[in-house]
Amino acid sequence: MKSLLTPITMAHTVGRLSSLLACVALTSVMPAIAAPSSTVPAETPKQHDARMEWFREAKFGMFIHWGVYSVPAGEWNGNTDHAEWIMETAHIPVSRYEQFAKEFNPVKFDAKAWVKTAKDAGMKYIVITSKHHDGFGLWPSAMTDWCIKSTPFQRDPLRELADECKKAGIKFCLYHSIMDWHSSDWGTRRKWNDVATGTPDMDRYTAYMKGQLKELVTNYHPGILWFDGEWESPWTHERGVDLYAYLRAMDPKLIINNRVGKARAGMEGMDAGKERVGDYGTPEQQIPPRGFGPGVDWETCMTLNNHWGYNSHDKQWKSPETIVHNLCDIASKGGNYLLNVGPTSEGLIPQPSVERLAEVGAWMKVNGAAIYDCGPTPFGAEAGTFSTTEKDKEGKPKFVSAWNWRATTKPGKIYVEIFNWPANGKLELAGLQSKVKKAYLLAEHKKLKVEQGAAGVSIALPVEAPDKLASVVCLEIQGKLPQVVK
Ligand code: H79
Repeated sequence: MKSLLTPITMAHTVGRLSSLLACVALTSVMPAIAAPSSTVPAETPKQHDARMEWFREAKFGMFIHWGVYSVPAGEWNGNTDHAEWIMETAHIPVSRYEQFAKEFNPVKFDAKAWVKTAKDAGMKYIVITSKHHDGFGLWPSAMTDWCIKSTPFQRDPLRELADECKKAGIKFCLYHSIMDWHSSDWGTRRKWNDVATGTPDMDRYTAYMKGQLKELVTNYHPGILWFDGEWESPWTHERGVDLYAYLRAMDPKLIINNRVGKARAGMEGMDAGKERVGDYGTPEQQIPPRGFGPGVDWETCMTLNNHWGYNSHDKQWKSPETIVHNLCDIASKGGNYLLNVGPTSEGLIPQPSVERLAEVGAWMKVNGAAIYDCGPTPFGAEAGTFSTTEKDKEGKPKFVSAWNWRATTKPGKIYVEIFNWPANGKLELAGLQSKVKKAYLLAEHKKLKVEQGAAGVSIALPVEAPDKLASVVCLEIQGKLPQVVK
């Protein structure tokens, strides 16, 4: 085990020149959280970049939280604010919770339709819950009956989804909870677990989880294993390192998030301290104020309403505009956006989700070049500023977001995603010294008039924004990408 603990830092891994430059300018404002580092097996920076390549290009993925908790649909004893945590939040005895499996018969489930919804939204990967904290497996596992085998639904949703993803060119990935409220062996047993027997045994639990993960990796070939539920004390750094090594040895191409280990700093999701393991950071329900520089991969996961699992009462849907702005914001900081849907127990993605994703997809069709495979902004101040007087709840300078525009980059190109159409009819990029060869709106491909001076670049815009969600101006520039220090 000891040899597995030698960390191989990847801080020197330079993905893109633009990110290197961005990092230089941002050092002073970077939060005190660092890169998740790859630990084992040994990998050169080049090999690491090759393994992460599809993830860095993809930018936008679909999270799917689906399990037997979709049967109560968020409601228990009159309380309507539950979801995938319902066993815990409503203290439902496990023997009662198990009955939900008998009612889980999603006959309307159509893997092809789900994959189409993701693909039409412009999403490049799907991460679905093989097992959430309730321990229920969405595939027929040979290691337990607490899985799809115990439902009337005698099909394998993971098989069907993996197959449809392959046909559609979408990466199929799995979320797998480390914490398990159903197992007798998970180290912190709940009082309401009335089916557990004996004394919890984490070695036995880990062997069980590894066995299930072996089934998943060998049968469904996920691109990512997205762990969660790592924070309780029975899970340790050593177990995390061992699990990471076990899985990467099984499939050298696997990408594994940082929640396999113990270094995650709360919901900010990036790693703090030395005990890092995993390939990327996982901010949850939030977008970091700035990116983290080269070699630090991350992905913000977020709900479309206020719950992950299906909640029939939750009507607080994000607007297509908010989703597009979040996607641009995240891409401009070098991250990915993993946006969640919570299908019903009938097997349907809620219609409000489908409608919003379709609108985002229409935007992506026109403007996707400004998102896919893009590097972070060369500017850096457009996302907002850190207040010099106000502090956040942790005592750090408060970040005040600005939502006028964002920028992303590709070799020879700067994309500016405009949220608030300038009243003076000009896109003004102060400090940009690169020679602009031409500028055009992705929506129109008509050349825009560019003025360049010592102060920067000014581009004449049409009176009306061509896209109500966000209009993208592409600047083709001469030479290397600049770093505009503000
Ligand atoms: O699967 C979805 C949720 O069910 C799950 N993660 C997403 C992707 C989730 N689990 N917990 N939470 C969401 C909120 C829990 C937060 C806390 Fe903690 C756990 C607070 C204290 C322990 C995480 C770990 C934040 C601080 C330490």
